[in-house]
Amino acid sequence: MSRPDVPAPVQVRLHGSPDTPVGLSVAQLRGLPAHQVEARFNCLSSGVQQHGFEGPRLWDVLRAAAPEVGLQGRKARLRFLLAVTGADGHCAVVSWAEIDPDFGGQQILLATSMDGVPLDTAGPQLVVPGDYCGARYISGITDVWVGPWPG
Ligand SMILES: Nc1nc2c(c(=O)[nH]1)N[C@H]1C(S)=C(S)[C@@H](COP(=O)(O)O)O[C@H]1N2
Ligand SMILES: [Mo]
Repeated sequence: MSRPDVPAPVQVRLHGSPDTPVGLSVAQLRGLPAHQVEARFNCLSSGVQQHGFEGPRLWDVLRAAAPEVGLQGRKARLRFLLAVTGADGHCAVVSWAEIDPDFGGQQILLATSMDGVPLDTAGPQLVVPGDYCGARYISGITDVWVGPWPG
């Protein structure tokens, strides 16, 4: 039984397709191969920011936690998208093709630390090294929805 004085670890909910949600803590994300990125982005309100991030690729998280998603042919995979949401409701979409090695294969991470500070309590942060603007560097991620465009 969990003790009431020990807070449950912050978890990211991976859900959508398939519709069985998987909860992942930052500690569990650390069990996947980690990559380091020195990221520089331009924020419209606070100017150029630079941070060192470490964590697994979003692609590796999906392959490990939802291996049955998106394994159809290359053209079918192009329908999939990922909606990433932070605790404050800030949300952005990443297309499957951005992270699929058969297409863009970008090193988009779910960071488990920023500038050496662990994100276990805050929740992981999306790192999109190819982006000029910082708005997709979503912090305190609570949800990653994966699914195909229904159209
Ligand atoms: N959860 C959440 N993440 C967010 C935002 C936000 O409003 N909510 N703003 C984004 C924007 S616009 C930028 S530029 C960067 C800023 O990161 P910094 O505060 O580390 O410079 O965070 C991004 N991540
Ligand atoms: Mo920003």
